Amino acid sequence: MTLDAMAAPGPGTVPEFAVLGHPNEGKSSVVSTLTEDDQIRVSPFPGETTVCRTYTVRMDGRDIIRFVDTPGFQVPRQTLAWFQAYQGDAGRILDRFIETHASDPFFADECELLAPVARGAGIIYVVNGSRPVRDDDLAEMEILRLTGRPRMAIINSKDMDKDYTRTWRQEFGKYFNAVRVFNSNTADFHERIRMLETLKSIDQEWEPALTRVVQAFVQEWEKRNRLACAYITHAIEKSLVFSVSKKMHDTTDPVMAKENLSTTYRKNLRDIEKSLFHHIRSLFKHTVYEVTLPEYSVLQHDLFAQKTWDLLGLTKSQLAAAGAIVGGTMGVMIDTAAHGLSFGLFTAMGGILGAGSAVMGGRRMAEGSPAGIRLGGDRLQVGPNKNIQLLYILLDRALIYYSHIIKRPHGRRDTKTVQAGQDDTGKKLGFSTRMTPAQRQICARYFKAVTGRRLVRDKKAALAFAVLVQTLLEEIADQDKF
Ligand SMILES: Nc1nc2c(ncn2[C@@H]2O[C@H](COP(=O)(O)OP(=O)(O)OP(=O)(O)O)[C@@H](O)[C@H]2O)c(=O)[nH]1
Ligand SMILES: [Mg+2]
Repeated sequence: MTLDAMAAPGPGTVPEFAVLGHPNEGKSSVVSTLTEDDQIRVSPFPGETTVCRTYTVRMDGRDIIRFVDTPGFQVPRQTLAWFQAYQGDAGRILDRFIETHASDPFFADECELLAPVARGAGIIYVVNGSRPVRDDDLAEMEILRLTGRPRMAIINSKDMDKDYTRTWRQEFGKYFNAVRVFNSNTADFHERIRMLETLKSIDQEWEPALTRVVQAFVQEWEKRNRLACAYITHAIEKSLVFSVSKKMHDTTDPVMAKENLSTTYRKNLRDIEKSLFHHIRSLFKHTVYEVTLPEYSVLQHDLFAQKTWDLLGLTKSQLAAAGAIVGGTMGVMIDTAAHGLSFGLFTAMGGILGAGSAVMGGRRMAEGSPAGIRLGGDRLQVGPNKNIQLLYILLDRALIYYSHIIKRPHGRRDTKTVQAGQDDTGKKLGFSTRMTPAQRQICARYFKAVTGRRLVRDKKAALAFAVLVQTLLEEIADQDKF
């Protein structure tokens, strides 16, 4: 029996790969991105990883695949010399190397990093494709070839401006069963799948196990997207129906009361969004590092900032069409953004600014006052928001956040931001403005169903909206598909 056949994972076993390479080439970053574990230590200084650590990908309570992070090769040429001089059973070369040097500090790192391979792990060899191939690399590759283990090389380019990918590929041909460019700092879900697909080809014996791994990854991804969709629709609905009211007494200062209510209203909507973002982040396993949004992200602006309402949501004419669908009886506000008001919300809430005098002079004014602020007897109420633009703004922000999250690999540690570019063009930047008229219609019907006065909710409208959100999520995730 060959060494490879002996260790090929059967139906019940979990495939294991040791991630090997020179110090500081990005091994830990690759493991971090592949396992979606942002707690793995990554450092700009070589020698960060000193002992092997196994990271298991678990899905639905099952272990799916394991990756072992290892220290970098320290003395590849001396190690290769021993391997080349070895005369014994080829299948036991690793065991013999480790037995021979177990107590020799000179070979301590090599013993440590080769141990998982001796145990039966496959090999993923990581190089930095932005530097040329050196003699030490050739020694490392030859060691790995002599282990006889299934092995794949990946090119993780740390600097996009320098590209030695071609030379690396030429060298790899002699030593590895498969090669793939995999950038730990940019790879998204599809890249991970492609990488696992390539891994299949390193050995026929490993193919069935890795096919199961790919299936598990795809199913998990679908599940997360279904949940993201549920979180988003739930949060939007909660925000759209939200209202806050206060009993008015003769001593109540109506201006202050109005101000306080609108502050509370805004805070609650911000909190709903914050909690939504937190859920999305957890779903995609971003735990330790607060995901820093790029500087150009419109999400840097507050939900109620004028900028947000200028840059997201529908255009005036799109909104007019949406308003027509919802119908005049609803008293829907068509927000045309600026209009001399400093905040989108105030526009959104209809009379809240202009209603000052009405509030003060006619506190007993009954139902039918401007939408968003109603005086029912002695109550002052803000919300539910009657401006349909709020739906598109909330949806845009959720989709932008989702898009940032799913595109941020876990192995990336820098928080470098990109300078703002297109914010000032006045163009809408969100997803909703690019929706088809039919999709915008679904949103409008949903808005009507959620905020309308009918006692029986239009369930079809809610379902159609959820399906639309799901479609949009898929489109965003698939932007760079295969
Ligand atoms: N820009 C960029 N930087 C990367 C990439 N991969 C790794 N780095 C950076 O390179 C440095 C080394 O990355 P590690 O993942 O710690 O490398 P390692 O091979 O595990 O290093 P040792 O544990 O010291 O052997 C870190 O500063 C990473 O952020 C990449 O694809 N792009
Ligand atoms: Mg490391």
